[in-house]
Amino acid sequence: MTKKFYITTAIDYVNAEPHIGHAFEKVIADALARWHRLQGEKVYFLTGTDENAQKNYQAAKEAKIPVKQFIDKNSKKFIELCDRLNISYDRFIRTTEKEHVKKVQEIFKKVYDKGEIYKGTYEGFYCTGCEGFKTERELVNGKCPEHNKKPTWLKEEAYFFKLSKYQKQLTKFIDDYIIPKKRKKEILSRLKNEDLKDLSVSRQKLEWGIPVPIDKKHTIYVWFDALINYISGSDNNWPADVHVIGKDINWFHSVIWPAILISTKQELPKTLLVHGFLNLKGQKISKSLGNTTNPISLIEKYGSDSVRYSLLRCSTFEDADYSEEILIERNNNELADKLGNLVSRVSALVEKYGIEKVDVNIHTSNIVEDFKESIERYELDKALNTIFAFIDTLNQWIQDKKPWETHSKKDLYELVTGIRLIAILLSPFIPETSEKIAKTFNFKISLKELDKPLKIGKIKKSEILFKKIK
Ligand code: ME8
Repeated sequence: MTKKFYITTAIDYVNAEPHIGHAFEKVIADALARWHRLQGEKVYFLTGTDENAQKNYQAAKEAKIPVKQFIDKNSKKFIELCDRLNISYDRFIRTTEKEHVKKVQEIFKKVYDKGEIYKGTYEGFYCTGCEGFKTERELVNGKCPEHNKKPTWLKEEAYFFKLSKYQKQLTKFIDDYIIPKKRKKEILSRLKNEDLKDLSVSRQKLEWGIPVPIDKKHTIYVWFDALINYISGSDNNWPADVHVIGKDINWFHSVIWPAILISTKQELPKTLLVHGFLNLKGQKISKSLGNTTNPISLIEKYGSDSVRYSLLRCSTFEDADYSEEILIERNNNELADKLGNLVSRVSALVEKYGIEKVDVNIHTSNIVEDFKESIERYELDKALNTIFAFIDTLNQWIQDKKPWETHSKKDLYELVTGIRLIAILLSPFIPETSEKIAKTFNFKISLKELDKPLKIGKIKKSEILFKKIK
């Protein structure tokens, strides 16, 4: 039976247009999805938009646009981002879809019927930026440190989920769930040092959101709703193999989500991949700083593979700096000067002199193993390092062998074999470019190709893969 691989991204709030952090997360998940497809697995890749949040509602009000219209418009931008970035998603879920709403109400009711949702009073803070309840201790000078805003004080009747009941089970489960270790430790230490409180899972007097099925005066708390997208959008692929998310929403995915699943006796997801944050020129990306960098305009200017590559070269797990300058630098120094140059030189030489079959020993080191190991640890930046070190080796090899003087068809055969390996392994990262290289040298993007001899046929000099940006 074909192995299945179900991967998800977080679903994005539509209070604003997509920013570069959203693009980063999508390309991480996409590279993994494509890698698993390359290995012949049956991949199901879910992404989408989180539409029932108060922050979306408030943003629509501020923009003086009817809420539904505002949300439709912004959700379309996220779909456009995915399409322009070549994100190979199988399903784009919007949480205002009927099927999702039905599923959320069904799960809410199930937990309620089991006696694990009960009515009480919530008294405390709520930060609409986080869409989260806050304790006094979490605030800095009375403000949410994440959003630098004073949270709202609430005192209202609310439904509570018996989250406290699951402290032990969660601690056990998490041990094998969160990657990287640093993010696991953060959650484990909180679970060790704090008593879990029951979670308010409803809000009162909201005009936007999913009604509580047993009490229409209440609206379901948006995180209870949003997390369920992973099931309502799963097309029977549940459980997820990997949830890809950013570090700010680790708690929701490590504590609240598994607790809902345990309570409703559903299988648990296997891996939570918590990536780092991108900062723009050392600053946090934020609307108020006006530095959100529109990824769609970067793609328009530089093409999707340059954007994908420049993002995936950022550390997967540590916070990383990003900017248009960094994109340009990586495009010029790595994609154009290293990869582009290699392909252009070798294809020009092969056009002139041809290739002749030979026992290949150009990749003597463990490139494929190193690459696979990095991907299995989800260190995508390290996997790229391995490939680019090999590109350096090949560029040096040409310098040493001087095929323009020797006209050695056998050396050129070796070089094309090396390029084939590079193109195939890079295909999850820069799929358009890999396809172009494969077309130039007559091979297919498939791992099986790696064991086959090259086809000897006419090869023409490749088009320029990456223009240098001034
Ligand atoms: O949190 N760098 O939505 P969101 C890297 N709707 N990643 C970033 C980032 C940055 N600067 N800023 C945000 C939500 N992200 C919820 C998710 S899932 C059931 C509900 C990441 O639009 C962030 O960590 O605020 C999250 O994983 C994703 O982008 C969407 O963020």
